[in-house]
Amino acid sequence: PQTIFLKDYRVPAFLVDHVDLRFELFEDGARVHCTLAMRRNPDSDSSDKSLELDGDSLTTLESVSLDGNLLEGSAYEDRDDKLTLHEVPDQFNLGIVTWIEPQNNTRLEGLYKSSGMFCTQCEAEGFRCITYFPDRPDVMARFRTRVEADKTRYPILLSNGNDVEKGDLADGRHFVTWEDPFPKPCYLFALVAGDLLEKRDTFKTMSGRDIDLRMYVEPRNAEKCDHAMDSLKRAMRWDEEVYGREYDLDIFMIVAVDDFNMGAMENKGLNIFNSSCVLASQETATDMAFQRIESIVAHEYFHNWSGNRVTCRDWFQLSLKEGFTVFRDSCFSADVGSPTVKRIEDATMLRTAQFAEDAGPMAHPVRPESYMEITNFYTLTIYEKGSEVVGMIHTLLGPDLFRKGSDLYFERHDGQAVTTDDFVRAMEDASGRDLSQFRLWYEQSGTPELTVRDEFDDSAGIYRLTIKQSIPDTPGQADKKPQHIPFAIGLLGAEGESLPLKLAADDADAPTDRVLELTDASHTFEFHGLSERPVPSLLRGFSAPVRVFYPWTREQLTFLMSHDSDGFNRWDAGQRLAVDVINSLVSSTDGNVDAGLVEAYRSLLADSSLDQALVAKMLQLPSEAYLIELADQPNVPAIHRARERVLAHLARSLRDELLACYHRNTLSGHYEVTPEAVARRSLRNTALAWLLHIDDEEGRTLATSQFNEADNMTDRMGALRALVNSGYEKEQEQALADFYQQWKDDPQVVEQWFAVQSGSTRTGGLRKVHELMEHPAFDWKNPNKIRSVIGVFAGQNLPAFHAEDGVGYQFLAEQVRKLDDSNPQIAARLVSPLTRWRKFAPVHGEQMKSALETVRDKSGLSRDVYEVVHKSLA
Ligand code: HT7
Ligand code: ZN
Repeated sequence: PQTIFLKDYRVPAFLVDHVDLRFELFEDGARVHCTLAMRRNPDSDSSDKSLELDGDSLTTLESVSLDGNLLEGSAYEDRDDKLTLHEVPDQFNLGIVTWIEPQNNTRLEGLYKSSGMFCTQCEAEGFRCITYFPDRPDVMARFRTRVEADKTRYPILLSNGNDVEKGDLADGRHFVTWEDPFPKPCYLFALVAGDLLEKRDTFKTMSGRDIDLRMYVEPRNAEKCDHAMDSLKRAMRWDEEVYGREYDLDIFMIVAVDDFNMGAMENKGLNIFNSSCVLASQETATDMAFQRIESIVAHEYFHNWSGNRVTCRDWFQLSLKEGFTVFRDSCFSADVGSPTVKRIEDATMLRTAQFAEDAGPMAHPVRPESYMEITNFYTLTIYEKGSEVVGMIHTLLGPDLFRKGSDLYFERHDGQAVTTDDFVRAMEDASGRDLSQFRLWYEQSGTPELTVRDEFDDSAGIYRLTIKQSIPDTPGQADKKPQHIPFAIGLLGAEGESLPLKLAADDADAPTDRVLELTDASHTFEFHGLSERPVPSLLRGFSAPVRVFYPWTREQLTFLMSHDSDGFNRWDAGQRLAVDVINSLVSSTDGNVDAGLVEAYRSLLADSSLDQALVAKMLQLPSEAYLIELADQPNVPAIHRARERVLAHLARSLRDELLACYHRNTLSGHYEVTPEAVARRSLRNTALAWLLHIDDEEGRTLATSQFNEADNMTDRMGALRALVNSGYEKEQEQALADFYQQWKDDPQVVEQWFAVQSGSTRTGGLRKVHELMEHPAFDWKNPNKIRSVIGVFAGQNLPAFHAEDGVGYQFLAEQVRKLDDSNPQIAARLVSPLTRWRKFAPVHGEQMKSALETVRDKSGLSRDVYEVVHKSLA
């Protein structure tokens, strides 16, 4: 496959002013009539008379016409992925008719069928699977779309914009025409046709316009729409209040589809969602799912400005819209929930998974330089690190100047396709700050490492902090330059009090929180006026996506855990302490669990004056994935055993406190997803899970009764997960059977049922995974089912996946080979755990490598999987 480089970017030779589409939808295919009003781009220096359009998997090109005249075959060349017209005038109307087969489209790109409905996914390059088109984001056009289909099977016909005409046709067919007044790239095009139930609501914008809000779902999901609709309204209001952004069309639609490669898609005015990311009821969705839905609904909605009104010039700029929009949705979630908890969740994801990506063979900058298949670049680096980069600009500028910068960005670039550099320039112009060194965050890959050392000068009362930064080499990048890093800190006195941070002896009004700006490879900061050596609180609020190395003692960590005024760092101190304790047991099977950790958790459990949402997070031990990420040549089974030992020891030592916590957090009254209620359910379910780690009769009774009596999925799933991960086989089998019996007709719940088994280190071995794949509810064509069984096994059931004999690796390789034929995008994502083979000890690494080679050697490998496998083996 060909590699595409950022340096080769050229403006398009031709522009499209208007697109007229007519879709005739049938059971055996669809005919697409496309008329493009085109003209030569005055900004292009190309004098080439020919025109090239992109195409992919188009079954038949039925006709091509220029200004209404049918063209002879000799006037154009129709190759697999390109249509070339040999000579075109400077301005013309191009007519193209294609025949495509959505019913056979298993890649889920372009137009396809899901549960009997037609739907589309055009980002990044799916529109070319519908018709020939200049499929690139800097070609922006106004679209008019007429959809025709059988009226009984497909009473609902949707596309972008406003519906302008509808009517009946012969043979029981009907049509609706949609017009989108905003120019958009074709990746934002969408079409839906199906027998769907419509839920309506309205929203009054800040300027007083009434927006018609509509959700379309299969009738069986009628009761699962309220949460998404409420989330949407909250997001619309928030974007007005925080960014001054108002919605622009008269209608905003959301559609739920069962077969979808990712979470959701921000098509203009017609967002399409994976059902699992939008449908929720108290009985079927956990608190985590409720929160995820709220943030994804907000994310897609926020794209209306950050992505749609101002879009990307090319796909190297993907983080322009994704990083910024993740930043926006994170702030939204923090505002409507608990800011500290949200920060902990974001940092956990980043430190566990994005840092791993940044240290692996697919590492790339937030603005990549090259790619083979752009779909492989919808990564944690583009999304999450991209969001952190925007967040650091926010920290450096402060909220007011950041808002000035975003206002300028939207105003300056409305209706344009731009670059990350344009975004940074708007921030610079609005604030007067020079962000030239900061731009390296977009250009250099790899996670910066900060080594911190300190000394205390007793006689002068000066505390010196020296911070050195370095960035490891990554594929194609060595000898990196120092980056501009906002490093938030505080200092704690012996009683846990926050000390003033005096950078000079006469600094009278010194604050107790500061953001130090690191720009050189090494900096030393002096803090004056201190009577004793303080305890440093470093990288408060995770102010930059970096690793920090400082020789904390366990005493310091325990101290920070209970005294740091920064909630994030309290949690972080607990994590570091637990990591240290677990790691000390990895290599020794007879060591004792540190009594200090037990006491730290005991006081956490006892102190009901603490923010319980934070306590709920602090009680969660670092995940196996995080411990693996931190280790050099990790021994996965040993890490698993050490973590389990710590968990069992804590549960045994704190049994009474856990039971008290369980009972104290039993909620009465109706179910609500407030931060307080979520925290209480989380605490209660953590206590239950810990109790079931030891043979505890009372815990077993509590789990079975909670499972049977729960009125919500969080508690039911909490009990089921605790049972599945316990030694109580009879109870777990009964609970799994009852659960399936009750929910077998609900695909989103069945996905959770699959995941809890596949992810269980007790029951979810490879044999179980094979069994689940034979289950009638498993479906090879449905990405959610694949993710919940195979993806969860390889990503979460780490001791089983890394089994000594290497069968877990070979199993994954076989599934990837098989899936590559039907859905390459999902196959390329699924192969990812194998790509880190170099990290593991040779006995595992070689087996992982050989599994990758099995994938590499498959004939007819897709470009998607080819890129990932070849880069990993290089
Ligand atoms: N912008 C959307 C990306 C997306 C996507 C990309 C590749 C293949 C399928 C896809 N479905 C959605 C989602 C978002 O970030 O908002
Ligand atoms: Zn997005």
